[in-house]
Amino acid sequence: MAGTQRYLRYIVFALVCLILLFFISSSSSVTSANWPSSYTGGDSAVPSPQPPHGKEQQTEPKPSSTPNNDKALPPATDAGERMNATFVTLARNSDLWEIAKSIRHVEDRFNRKFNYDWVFLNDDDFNDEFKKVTSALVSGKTKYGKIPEEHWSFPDFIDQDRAAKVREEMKEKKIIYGDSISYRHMCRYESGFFFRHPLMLDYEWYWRVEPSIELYCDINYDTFKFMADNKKKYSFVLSLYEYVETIPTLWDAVKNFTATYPQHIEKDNSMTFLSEDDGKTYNHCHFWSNFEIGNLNWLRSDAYIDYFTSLDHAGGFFYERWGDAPVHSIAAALMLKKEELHFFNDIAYYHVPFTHCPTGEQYRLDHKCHCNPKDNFDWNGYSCTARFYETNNMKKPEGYEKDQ
Ligand SMILES: Nc1nc2c(ncn2[C@@H]2O[C@H](COP(=O)(O)OP(=O)(O)O)[C@@H](O)[C@H]2O)c(=O)[nH]1
Ligand SMILES: [Mg+2]
Repeated sequence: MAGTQRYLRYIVFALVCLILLFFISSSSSVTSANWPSSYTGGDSAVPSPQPPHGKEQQTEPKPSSTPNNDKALPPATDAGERMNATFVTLARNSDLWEIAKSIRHVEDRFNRKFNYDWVFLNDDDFNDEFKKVTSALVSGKTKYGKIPEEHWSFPDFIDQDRAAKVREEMKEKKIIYGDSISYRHMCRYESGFFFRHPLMLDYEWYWRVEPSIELYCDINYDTFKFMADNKKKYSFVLSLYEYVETIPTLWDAVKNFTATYPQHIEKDNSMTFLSEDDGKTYNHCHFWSNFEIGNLNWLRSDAYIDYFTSLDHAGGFFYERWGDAPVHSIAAALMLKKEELHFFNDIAYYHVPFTHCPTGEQYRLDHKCHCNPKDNFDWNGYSCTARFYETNNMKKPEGYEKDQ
């Protein structure tokens, strides 16, 4: 009997041990039960179980369009310092889609790497559409300014009847923009005021851009920094002869200015670019000012302001049809040192109807140019660029004869 009891005690003890073991093992399995049974997202590196082949396409919603996401690529901006510089465009609201094209060219070939600001000026208010589209296209800040009326109207010293008569005569003679009042305000504004607009006072350097221009080659360096580092004040890409009918008395007004303000004339100037007879007559050569990279402080200097004021009072912006291109060019050639002018041979450019396509095939290939070298205007008889080379004793680029 005692043996049976001991035997039963052993069985009860073994059962208790088994029950205890069961509880211990089931409580330790609580932790492992916390592991996710499937991955539901987040940054964890835990891989998600793969659905059977083909199942994902059935369950995931399809994208509604091509994933052309602007955040997919890192920004290709240059890491270097920036100059105190801006693009500047004078435009009407109706110029929107033509200036949009120009902005794309400038951004794609240059500014996407540098993100410089862009100032838009207008004699009217820019509308919301103009601001919305241009600000989306420019990689830098955009600013929109209205031109004060006193900078876009007839000054009180102008005889309006005389000006109206001239417009009639020029219309008869079919002189381009000959009968336009707004074109005359535009030329006068670009000659004497844009650099004094409050939005422009923040900057030292400008690059002028007009509607419908094209850039044909990559520009892989900061052109503003180049100007500053090389002590340049004014630059161009195309030069040509001005229509004589639009400036019959401009040179007389210039001579009047140089006689009154001899202190403003630079000794080492580029008179030979402007004149074949040491200043007696003007040969009508000028830099085409729809493209300009230049120094705003120079335009704001006493010398330039005296020059502009003197020409303005001569009345030729209204009694003739003086363009801002010869006005800027004559100032740059006479009031700057020769070496302060620069020809940007590497900036391939188009403004109707002329093209500057850099001479030299290897350069064009290296810079992904898409201009036809046959369209290059530089060595054409109507261009003044060869004269610029001669004025500065510069060697013409290899192969230029082929483009003539
Ligand atoms: N706000 C404004 N801009 C003008 C006016 N006329 C011309 N412009 C701008 O002045 C610049 C020169 O005019 P454009 O028509 O290109 O002249 P062109 O290059 O000499 O044939 C361009 O940037 C035009 O957008 C005008 O009446 N108002
Ligand atoms: Mg133009």
